[in-house]
Amino acid sequence: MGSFLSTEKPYSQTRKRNRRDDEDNLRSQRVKCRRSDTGTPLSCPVSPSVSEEPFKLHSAKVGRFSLAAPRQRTDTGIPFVLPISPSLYEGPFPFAWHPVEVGHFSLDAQRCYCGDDHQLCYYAPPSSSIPFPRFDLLDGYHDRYVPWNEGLREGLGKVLKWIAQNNKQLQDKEKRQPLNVDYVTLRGHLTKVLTTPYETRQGWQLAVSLFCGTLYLSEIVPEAVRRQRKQCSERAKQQTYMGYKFEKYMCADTQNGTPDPSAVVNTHEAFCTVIQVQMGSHSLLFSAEVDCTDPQSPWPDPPGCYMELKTTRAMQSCAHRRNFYKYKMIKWWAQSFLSGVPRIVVGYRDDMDSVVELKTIKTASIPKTAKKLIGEEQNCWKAKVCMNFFVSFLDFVKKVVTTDDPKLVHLFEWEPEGPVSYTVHRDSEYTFLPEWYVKAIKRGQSVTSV
Ligand code: 0WD
Ligand code: CA
Repeated sequence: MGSFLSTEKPYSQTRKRNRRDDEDNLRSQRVKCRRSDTGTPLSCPVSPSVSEEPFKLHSAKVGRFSLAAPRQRTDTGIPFVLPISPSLYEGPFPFAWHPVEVGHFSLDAQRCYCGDDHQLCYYAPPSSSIPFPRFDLLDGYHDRYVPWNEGLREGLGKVLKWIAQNNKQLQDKEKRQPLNVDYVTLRGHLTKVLTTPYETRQGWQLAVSLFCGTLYLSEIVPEAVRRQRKQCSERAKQQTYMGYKFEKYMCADTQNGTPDPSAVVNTHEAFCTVIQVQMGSHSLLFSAEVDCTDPQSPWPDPPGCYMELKTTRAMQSCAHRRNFYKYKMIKWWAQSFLSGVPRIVVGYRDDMDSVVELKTIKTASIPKTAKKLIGEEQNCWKAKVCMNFFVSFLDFVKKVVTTDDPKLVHLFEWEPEGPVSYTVHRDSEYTFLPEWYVKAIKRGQSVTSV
């Protein structure tokens, strides 16, 4: 049997964070997290795609964790941490990924939920005879902009509303479960998990609860990160605005309409698709914000007809292009790949923040281009590594979270350089499934006025 890693992190972190519930938390953790004979939490890789001898490959990356006795699992087989080192996830691409749209909804200017597609925008690019569109991306920044309300704590709220209103179509009659999916979450959360093996800057925390046989994953944004977002530089604020403004130049409100760049940019408005996907033994349901649909798309059915719009600085050099593929493209790929959006339209902007070039990139081609451009570099990202890690993470969560209770939260945490670990919290500030939802699902009725 191979060696394994150990860490005290799950326990000590909870003590720091959550003094009020200290006693309860420690009690519940002890119930969940069995220790080895030496009193050290155990760890192991959980996917068959992961090397059987992970420690040799992983040890250099996690120097702050100590060695422990040569066992890989607890008596119950529950793992404690999941390593992230890319070299552990080199196996072949694990399963086909065929996202299917099962529904959609819109969010209006007040961020109110509507079960329709009135916020869907239509792709309406400028004529190809205009090679340099010169869209001024800062137009309206001071006078026609409703920025995101950082006080909003939306969590899974909107996708839960969609589920509550459509739960009849999701019932699993065979298993007698209210929902026929293993995981419910937002696409943005999955993007973070998928890119974790190559992320070097920003960690994440995902709260997970098992309720009526389905695992719900909801990101916790620490207060410090919220404060940082509020205090971000004027330039960062402008960049966020420019992304939304680009949509106003490229999209119309109606199928045969023309774009209206004089319209107010309101970040609360959105059209969201609800995607279901089966991957090996895991089924997932998640919502994803969609920028627009292309009425001329060669794939007329959603999500094939959807397009993602992005802006970035025009490339200055080969080094610039390589960095772009290394750090930014992995995120663009992950986001569109997960929701089955086949094309990304990029608006390249100059130093005056005007779009000077438009390019359409096929999502499926991004990993190959990355390999061509940066394949020789150390730690060039690979789609198969991202996916193998992703499957291992889903396996890990399923193995760890086995108590069906909407008030019990397993908080999975990851910081760059370390493995994914978790803590356990009962009836704490981390509980995230709203009572109205729990009641609605238990009643097993569609809710029309939530
Ligand atoms: O600041 C905002 N505008 C935020 C919006 C902050 C946090 C959340 N949201 C909303 C989004 O509008 C969306 O409805 O949450 C929902 C998340 O949807 P998703 O599909 O799961 O999210 P993701 O794939 O991460 O992002 C989709 C879009 C982004 O498009 P780009 O092209 O930038 O990837 O949602 C917006 C953004 O337009 N968005 C954010 N914008 C700024 N700051 C953020 C953020 N932290 N998160 C999502
Ligand atoms: Ca976008």
